[in-house]
Amino acid sequence: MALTNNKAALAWIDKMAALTKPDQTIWIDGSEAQLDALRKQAVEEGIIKELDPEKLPGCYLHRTDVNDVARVEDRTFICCEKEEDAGPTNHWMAPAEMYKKIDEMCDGAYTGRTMYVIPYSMGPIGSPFAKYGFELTDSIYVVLNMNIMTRIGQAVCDALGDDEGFIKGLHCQLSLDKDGKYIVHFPQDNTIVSLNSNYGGNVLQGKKCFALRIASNLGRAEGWMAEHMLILGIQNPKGEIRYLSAAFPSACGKTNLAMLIPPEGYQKAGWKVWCVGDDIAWLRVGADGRLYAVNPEYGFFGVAPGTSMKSNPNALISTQRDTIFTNVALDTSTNTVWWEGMNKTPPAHAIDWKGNPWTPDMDTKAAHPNSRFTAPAKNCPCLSPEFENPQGVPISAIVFGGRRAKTAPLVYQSRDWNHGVFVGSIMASETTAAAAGAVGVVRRDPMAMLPFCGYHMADYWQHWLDMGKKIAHQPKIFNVNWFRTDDEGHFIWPGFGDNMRVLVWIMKRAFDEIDAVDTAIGYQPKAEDIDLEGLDISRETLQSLLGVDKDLWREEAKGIREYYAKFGDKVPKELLAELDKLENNLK
Ligand code: GTP
Ligand code: SPV
Ligand code: MN
Repeated sequence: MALTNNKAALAWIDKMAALTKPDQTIWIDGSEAQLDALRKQAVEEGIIKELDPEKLPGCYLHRTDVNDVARVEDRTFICCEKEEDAGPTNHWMAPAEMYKKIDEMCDGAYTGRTMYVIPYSMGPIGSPFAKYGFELTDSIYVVLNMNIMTRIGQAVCDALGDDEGFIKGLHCQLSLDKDGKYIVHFPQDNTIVSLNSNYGGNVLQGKKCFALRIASNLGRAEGWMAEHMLILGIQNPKGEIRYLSAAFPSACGKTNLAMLIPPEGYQKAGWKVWCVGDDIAWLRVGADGRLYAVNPEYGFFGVAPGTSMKSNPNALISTQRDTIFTNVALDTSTNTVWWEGMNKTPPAHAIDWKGNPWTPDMDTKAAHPNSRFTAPAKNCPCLSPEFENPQGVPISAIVFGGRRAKTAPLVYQSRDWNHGVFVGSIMASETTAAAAGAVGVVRRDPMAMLPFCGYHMADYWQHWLDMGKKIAHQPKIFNVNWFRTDDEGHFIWPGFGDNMRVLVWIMKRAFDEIDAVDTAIGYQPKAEDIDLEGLDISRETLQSLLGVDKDLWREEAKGIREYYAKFGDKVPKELLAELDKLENNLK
């Protein structure tokens, strides 16, 4: 039975049912009874495998099709009316043409199948930040994941009422054809369509499709921001909590930083980090002129490999109950899961992510490099008490960062908001397994939004500049790089919990509590101002991590100019002025 009387929603769902022709329609009400029945059915159908109920209660393993393991950026489309509004960084197709294609592909797509209707909310239901949507899907895996990643069910329909401003989403698994994947966005219609995939980032539409690509359009129109950012609170020994948000590209450390455990000395002194979000932030200017952030998600869709009790205990603990693991290895002797980097003792016998027998002597990976866990945020031991705050948390610092073996120093601060927007716009990072395609290639990834900005990138930069004018108390803007390597390719900075040392400097700067060195690229710490106590790193090494190689940066500036040229005369003049300034400083 329908969970809403919303006429526009019912009309659209009827239309989609007429197209896809399901055998039956089931509305997801969010009740445990219904979800439990679906879990049972999914186990019976072999879609998920129940893991050891004592060691991993409520946990399941799922393996995707081997050709369906990451986001597919070259199959992702922004179908706004005019091609020029999608910009040079997005794939575009005329809406009429794309709708025609979708109509053809989806005709009878649910024949012999069930259409699940998932009402979901991004943001705490009823919050001024919240936006509602419906995802139609023929995948129980999607239903179960959406239940973890978003707030779903009757309460969403009640909050939506008759409002027509909901986001419409259609997902059809079809044959999972590797070349037939379409991840399509129609910003003018608030509509998302995902075809031929069943992988997280392509089909859990609340995440990248809605909360970034569609929401970036909504934010532009309504005067707020949708960003690929973690949100965390740093509690100092006085008990004050100060918040920052940070944008790093996919698989570049957001989940890890968001759940950071400070080094022992810091813990003893009373420092603590609270996680508000690990992937997406929606930001609005508050009545007091500060910038407030809400995490629109309800769970974590985190990278499994590398997650250990050493690197990120809070994430690992979050996955110990009510979690869905995707494409990790199955430890057959214990009916639990394993992935590379979980510990040093791989299971003697496992089933790898492809479903084949695996032993540690093999030279293949047991878990896919982009294998993931879907874990409820509530499981996280350091989840911020502000997680459900409908007003969000006030942001004092914004941090950009990427994966750069050279060039980018450990940390620097922008001189002001516009310079900070420039710093975000020139971000570059080595590609990772989070998206299909080559790994380790440096590419520009402005604000970590290259795959997620739902309109012209240069207009998006302009929106950042415009937002700056609306924020009376602007957060300070920084850039970090945990990934500088030595000549042997090893990371020099220890990273993870020790990133706290850099965050503490950032927060002191955000509150004007410490001096800095003015360099060609911005403000940097005096080497003595990054605490190294308890670390096996010399001041000289730190000095080199902070170093700005002018030759490399002159090359960088050249690359930035070439990159900006792609956007023609749309590049805001403020950013061109910042580039001139940088080139001048490097002379
Ligand atoms: P998405 O979920 O794809 O958006 O990724 P993310 O940005 O949340 O990245 P995540 O925290 O999952 O980290 C991805 C990879 O980076 C893992 O393999 C981590 O081990 C590694 N990593 C995270 N933080 C650090 C760090 O401080 N130093 C180093 N060297 N590696 C790190
Ligand atoms: C990312 O790739 O940035 C992710 C995972 O957070 S996905 O949901 O696939 O987008
Ligand atoms: Mn992400």
